[in-house]
Amino acid sequence: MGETLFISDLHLSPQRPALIQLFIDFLEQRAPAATQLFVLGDLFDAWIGDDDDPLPEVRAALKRLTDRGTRCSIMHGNRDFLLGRRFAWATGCHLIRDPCLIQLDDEPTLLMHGDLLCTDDLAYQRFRRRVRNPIVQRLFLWSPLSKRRRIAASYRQRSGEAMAQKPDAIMDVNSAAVSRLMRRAGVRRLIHGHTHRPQDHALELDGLPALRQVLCDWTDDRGELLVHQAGTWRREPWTANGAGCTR
Ligand code: OKV
Ligand code: MN
Repeated sequence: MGETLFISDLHLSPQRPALIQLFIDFLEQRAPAATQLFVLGDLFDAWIGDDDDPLPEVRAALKRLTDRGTRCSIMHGNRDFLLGRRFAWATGCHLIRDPCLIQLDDEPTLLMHGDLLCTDDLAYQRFRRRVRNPIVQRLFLWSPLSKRRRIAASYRQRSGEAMAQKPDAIMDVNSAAVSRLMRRAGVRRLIHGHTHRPQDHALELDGLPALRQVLCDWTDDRGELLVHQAGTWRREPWTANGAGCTR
């Protein structure tokens, strides 16, 4: 097996053309060299239904990547959790569950977006339960796009106000939740994004070493990949000017 790439938290939106270009360059120039690509949530900054199709150029670039033979798996994040079957069909990507257990060189590895681990943020977990309720989602998706746009805008406005009031520690993962999930899944390696605090966290699980690898969020001129190849792991930058990349 060749390279496996992990990215998350691109937060693509029509308001960020430079970031969109950075990501499309990545899909065209870097990702095709990999066997598989995992996007661990928040590829898009908002998603209100596959019928909206806000970034057709990204959809087309993902399709070109999967047509060229790179397997692409996308996990829902806390923002793009409404990505659905139509999007998956149009891009050739696979939607994967959160959490998702994969096997890399016989090492079981747990993949998550990360928001499920932020159990101290009670207001967010309440919001999550509401909008992840299948009946609530069905009702939302049944309403006209214009109404969904209005609802989403008011959610975003209220969220911005609430975020400004939250202490920093609440926004990070709860370490008891991390241990519980890793133990339940039987893994020594967890990869997630969401917190925007990229780092390798060593921890001890039942007396044995374990690792929690947090992915980087992308900015207009810089992204980062976590790369697995033949039993080795490394972080690799992806930048707009080509530094650190073969371009
Ligand atoms: C996504 C977040 C906005 C956080 C609404 C049902 C309901 C889905 C929705 C509306 C909002 C996604 C779909 C968006 C994430 C925000 C603000 C905060 C913290 C309903 C199903 F309940 F209204 F019927 N939404 N959008 N936030 O704009 O993409 O994650 S969103
Ligand atoms: Mn997130």
